[in-house]
Amino acid sequence: MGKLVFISLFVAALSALFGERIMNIRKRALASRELVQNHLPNCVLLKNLDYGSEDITILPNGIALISAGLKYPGMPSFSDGAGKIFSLDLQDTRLKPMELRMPRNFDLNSFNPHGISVFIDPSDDTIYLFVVSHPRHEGQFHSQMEIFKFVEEDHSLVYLKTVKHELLHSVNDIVAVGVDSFYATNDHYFSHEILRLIETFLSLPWGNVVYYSPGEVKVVSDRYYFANGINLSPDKRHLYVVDLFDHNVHVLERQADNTLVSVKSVAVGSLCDNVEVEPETGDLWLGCHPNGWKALVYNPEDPPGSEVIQIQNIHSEQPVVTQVYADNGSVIIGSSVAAPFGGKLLIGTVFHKALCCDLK
Ligand SMILES: [Ca+2]
Ligand SMILES: [Ca+2]
Repeated sequence: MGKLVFISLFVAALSALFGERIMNIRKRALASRELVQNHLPNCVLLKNLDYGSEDITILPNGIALISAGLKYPGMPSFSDGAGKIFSLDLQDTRLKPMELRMPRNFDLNSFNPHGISVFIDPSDDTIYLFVVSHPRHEGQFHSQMEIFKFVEEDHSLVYLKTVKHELLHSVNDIVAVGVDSFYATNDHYFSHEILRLIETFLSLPWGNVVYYSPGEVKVVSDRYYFANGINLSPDKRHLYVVDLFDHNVHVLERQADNTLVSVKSVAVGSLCDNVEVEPETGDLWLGCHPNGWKALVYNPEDPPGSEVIQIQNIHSEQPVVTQVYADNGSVIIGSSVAAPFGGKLLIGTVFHKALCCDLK
């Protein structure tokens, strides 16, 4: 075979593979999906939250804790500064997020907060805040968990410790199950930014869930295309894991040794990100990316939209999946979390603003 023929065949094969991969990613990203507006009443954009509010969790007394200012590879970021944690009292009609005072003995400059989770110690009601953070160094995307104590009357965080482990290499979200133990999702296998891109391009199901405690760290669930939000059922017996690229919420049962047994998955028809669980009803609330392609190739003239999905009766034979809110990006761009409290719904985003609406 002549060299020219060989090279031509090689280039043709490569182009075919590239085309097939692009088609595959566009399909997974729901690239051709058009969104119909589905708005809620009395929505207000929150003050002080202009550069992302990727994850939100609400305490039983209506104080929302908000992770803000994430810089994530492949996503826009409009903030030059470090990330921050805000609190917002949902029982106060002014709805004004306040930046929490950070501890002095903590490296604020490299703080890049992503998923968060709260653990309230039943023995003394101490509130522990677990934060996934990504200090960035030379193309590597590092992950570490920062554990704080939240002092509500003081609007401050007390730094307790940093957790790093080789199995916690590309962490997206976390759910605390004790004062220093948690489950966390790895959305990618690789932590180098170029390799992460290739991993996404090839749609490799190399994401997983890791259990961490000071005495034991292990992978407890795997084969996720993009393991994202993670949370617990109110009775703490089940774990919910959102696979963004697979458009599913996976239900897993916790075992005595902290391993997980798969129960089922529920299709959501969108690229869902973080999951919050309503304590009274057990309903799941998901912040989703209705068209992931628009999020990947960000164009301010045609921005990605936002979508909130609620799942009721997830453990029954017929879970009810409802779209509660949808916006084409004209109000809010790139929703990543939705959290209800007292008839209101908070919606946070990866790099844009945050919204508070009435549910009825
Ligand atoms: Ca979370
Ligand atoms: Ca997330």
